[in-house]
Amino acid sequence: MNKDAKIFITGHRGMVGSALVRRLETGGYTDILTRTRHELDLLDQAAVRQFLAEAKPDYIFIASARVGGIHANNTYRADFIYQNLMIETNLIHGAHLAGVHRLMFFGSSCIYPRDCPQPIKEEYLLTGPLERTNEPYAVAKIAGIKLCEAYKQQYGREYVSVMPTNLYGPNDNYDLETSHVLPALLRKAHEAKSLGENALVVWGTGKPRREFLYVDDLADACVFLMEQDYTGSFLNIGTGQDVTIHELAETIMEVVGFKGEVVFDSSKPDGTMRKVLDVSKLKQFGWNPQTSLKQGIELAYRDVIATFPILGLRQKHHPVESTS
Ligand code: GFB
Repeated sequence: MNKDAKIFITGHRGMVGSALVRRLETGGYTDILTRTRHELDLLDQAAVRQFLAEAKPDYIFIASARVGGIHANNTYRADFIYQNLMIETNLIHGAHLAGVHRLMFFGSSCIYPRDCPQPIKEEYLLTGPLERTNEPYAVAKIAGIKLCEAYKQQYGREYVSVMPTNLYGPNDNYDLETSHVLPALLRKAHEAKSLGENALVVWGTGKPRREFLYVDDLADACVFLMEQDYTGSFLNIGTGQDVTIHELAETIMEVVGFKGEVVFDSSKPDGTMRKVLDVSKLKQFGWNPQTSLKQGIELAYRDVIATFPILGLRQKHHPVESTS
C-alpha cells in the first residue's frame, strides 16, 4: 500500500472513521478522501455510484453504518437493517463498478450465533440463531460480509471484512438512549459525581460479559492488515479478554473517581450473556492491542471532559455514525 494511495474513508466523523483518519495521517498517508453526510448521502445509490466513478479511490474503508447499543438496536430495528443494507450495497457494488479493487468492510461481533462456544472463532458464522435484540443489524452486517466474499469469488476483487469487538474511544456516542454500555456508564458516572449523587444505574443484571477494544487499536490493526495486503475473507479484531458489566462499571467508577454504589435496573435486557472473540488468527499475523481497558477508559474520560463541559453532558447529543 503506497503512502500516496487515494484512500476513501466513509463515516469519517464517527468513532471508527475518525480513528482511521488519525492513524493514516500519523502513518504518512497523504491522499485521504472523506465526504460528510451532507456532501454524499450513502443511502442514495445513484449519488454513490457517480461519486466513486469520478473519485476512483485505490482503497475504501467502509466505516459508515447505523450503529448503537442494545436499546437502539432493539428499538430502531427497521432503520438498522435498511440503512446498513443500503450503505454497504451501494458502496460495495459501486466500488466494483468503478474498478476499485481493494476495500475493507466492518462487521461486528454480534454477527455470530448468540449461543456459540466462547471465545468465538471466525468459522462459527452462520452456525446458529442470532441474539434477538440486534438481529436486524447482524443480518445486515452478515450480508455485507457475504457481499465482499461474493465479489471476491466472482470478480476477483480484494474485498475483505473485519469483525471488531465492542469499541469505545474518541467521538463515541454518549446519548444514553442509543449508546453502548461503556460510554453510557462513563457519562453516568461522570454526571453522578459532578451532581453529588450516590448511585450509578446499570442496565440488566451486570452479569453479561463483554470484550472492549480501544478504537485507536482497531484502526491500527486495520491499517496493519491493509499494509500486509491481507486477502482472507474476514478476521476477528479484539483483545480476546472480557469482563462482566459489573466489573466494567467498577473500573469506570475508579477512573472517574465516583464513590457511590451500583444499582441494577432489571427492566432492561442483558442481551447476549457472553461475547468474546478468538483473536488467534490476528495474532498469527503479528498484531496485538496496545491499550489496556483501564488505560483506554482513562483516555476516553479525558475525551469526555474535553468534549463536554462539566454538567453540560445531559443536554448534549452526539452523532450516531460509526461502526461497532
Ligand atoms: O453495549 P451494549 O448496549 O450492547 O450493552 P451489546 C452491553 C451490556 O451492557 C448489556 C448492559 O447487557 C446492557 O444491558 N448495560 C448496562 C448497558 N448499563 C447500560 C447502559 O447504561 N447502556 C447500555 N447501552 N448498556 C450491541 C449490539 O450489543 O453491541 C450491537 O446491540 C453491536 O449490534 C454492539 O454489536 C457492539 O454488547 O449487548
